[in-house]
Amino acid sequence: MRLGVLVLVLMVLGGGAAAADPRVVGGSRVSITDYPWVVYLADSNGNQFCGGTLVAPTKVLTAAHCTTGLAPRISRVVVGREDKRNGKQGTAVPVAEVWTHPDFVSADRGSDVAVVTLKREAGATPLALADDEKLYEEGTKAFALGWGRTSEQAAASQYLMGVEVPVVSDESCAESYPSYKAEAMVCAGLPEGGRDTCQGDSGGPLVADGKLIGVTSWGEGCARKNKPGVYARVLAYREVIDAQLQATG
Ligand code: 4AZ
Repeated sequence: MRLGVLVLVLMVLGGGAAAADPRVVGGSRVSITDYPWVVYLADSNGNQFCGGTLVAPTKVLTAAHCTTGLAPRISRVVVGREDKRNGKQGTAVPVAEVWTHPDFVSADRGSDVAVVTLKREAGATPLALADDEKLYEEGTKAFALGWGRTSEQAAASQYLMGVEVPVVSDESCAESYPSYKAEAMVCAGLPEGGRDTCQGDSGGPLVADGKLIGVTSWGEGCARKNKPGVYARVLAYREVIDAQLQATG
């Protein structure tokens, strides 16, 4: 009984029942050593504003909404830095070129992919792109990573966070979101919510079986019940992405 009261008090102090650990949303800190291909995009002040994935020695896959519109201009891609405040960790690599999918209009309409070419090799191991539809089957264990908000109202995370989220079926995701397009997107999350990517995680990786299956794109709020995270479906854009990886620069 007394323990129950203590737990209740701690929960109230901790910000209520929904507040799990202050982490992505519902995830935990992870080591960049285990995920060397996770990078972030920094503006001219060095502030992180989106995520990305190193997919070739000088190429980073991110979201088109991170490279266009109201998004800050990319100044550097930061590689190997788990703690955003530790400038001694990893390297901030200058950008040579940005390609944004030509069909991109807004995240909820699809084509939310962009390829950033670095001025020099980042020196980290790239991640392979999705190569199989099987990776998109309902229930596939996927892992999302980023430095974004740890809840809808929270600040972005100082540290790299990761969260495991199962792939949601196209039918179920279409029920959650009328604008869902199975040929352009994939959803991941729990029906009850609690685990998700959030603002600032955009552009970052959704990984399954060691392959990049999604690019963090959009969703209604973060970690809400029946509102899974929506990711750009990497396999659907393989041809245009591969063409960019082959491009010199
Ligand atoms: C965003 O605004 C954002 N819950 C990223 C991911 C999700 C929602 C919004 C998914 O960058």
